[in-house]
Amino acid sequence: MSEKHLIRPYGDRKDDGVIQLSFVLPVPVSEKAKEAAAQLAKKLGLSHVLVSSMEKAGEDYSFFVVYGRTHMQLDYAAIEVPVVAHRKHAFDELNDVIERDVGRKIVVVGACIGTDSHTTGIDAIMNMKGFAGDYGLERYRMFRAINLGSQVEPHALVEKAREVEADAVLVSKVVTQRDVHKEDARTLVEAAKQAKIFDKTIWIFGGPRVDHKTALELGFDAGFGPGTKPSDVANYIYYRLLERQGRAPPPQPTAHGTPDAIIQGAEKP
Ligand code: B12
Repeated sequence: MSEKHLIRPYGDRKDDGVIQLSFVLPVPVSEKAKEAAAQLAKKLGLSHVLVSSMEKAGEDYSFFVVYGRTHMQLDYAAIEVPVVAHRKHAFDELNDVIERDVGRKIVVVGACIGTDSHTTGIDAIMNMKGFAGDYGLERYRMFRAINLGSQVEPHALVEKAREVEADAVLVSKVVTQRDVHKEDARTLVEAAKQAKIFDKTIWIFGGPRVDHKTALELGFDAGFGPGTKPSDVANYIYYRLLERQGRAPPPQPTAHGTPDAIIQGAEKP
């Protein structure tokens, strides 16, 4: 058994247990509202509570920032999260290895599903321009990237994936009140199974509320959350495709050099 690694939050001095909370209460700004915020924090188990900020948040609503101390601690060594850390090729290198190992363009179809019209996330991954200085999939000569945009019904996305024989389907979901993202994801997986393309396609789920663990639970191959770069996704698809074909990842150098980084925290080993 591995040694325990106990951790606690800290604000000022290490291990002081101080955390910051922010929340809204449905009452107008007042001294009474401030006391309500303090009592709520105490009921959450915090001590040394300080309501540091109270602001009007619309008619009859108040927004609070509260500090307090928790006595909780965690054994960091006991936490297990599914991740992959496989090698990551730079842009030119990845095109080269796809050409060498796959021998054709990788076909990818993406969309925001359900009622969601937040296309920025899927565009960041797929569009030519990309995100944070990292080119999107459209820019890779060895990817054919088809971005269907916003509010695509899960069945329509599956139909397009079937029509173009997609290697991977990229699903984006931002608005997730009442776990709608999970419902839509399940509908998509069901539709893909009915269309008999589930097993032969790589299913990737992304969005600000999405993590790899949730995506796996919903039947996807991988989940990507905030901060994902297109190159993370491009590399993931390449490695997963080889794995699906029963081929070991060949990380040999090509004319453009060796794999230069490791994708952290987003995918399955
Ligand atoms: C811009 C925006 C809009 C724009 C969207 C324009 C567009 N074309 O996208 C407009 C004005 C249309 C809009 C509308 C609404 N919005 Co809005 N919007 C935002 C805002 C300000 C920014 C979102 C954004 O663009 N982020 C930037 C991108 C790059 O980040 P990202 O999505 O996280 O993407 C990254 C990763 O998550 C990942 N990723 C994302 N998708 C995918 C997919 C794959 C396959 C992969 C691999 C990775 C991946 O990679 C990306 C790059 O790293 C957020 C608040 C915020 N600051 O986040 C609210 C926000 C998302 N909106 C919200 C809401 C409530 C709405 C509305 C319902 C408001 C209303 N009452 O009408 C409507 C819903 C419209 C609809 N039908 O979907 C809420 C959602 C709350 C929730 N529970 O989820 C937020 C969080 C605001 C808030 N705090 O209340 N919105």
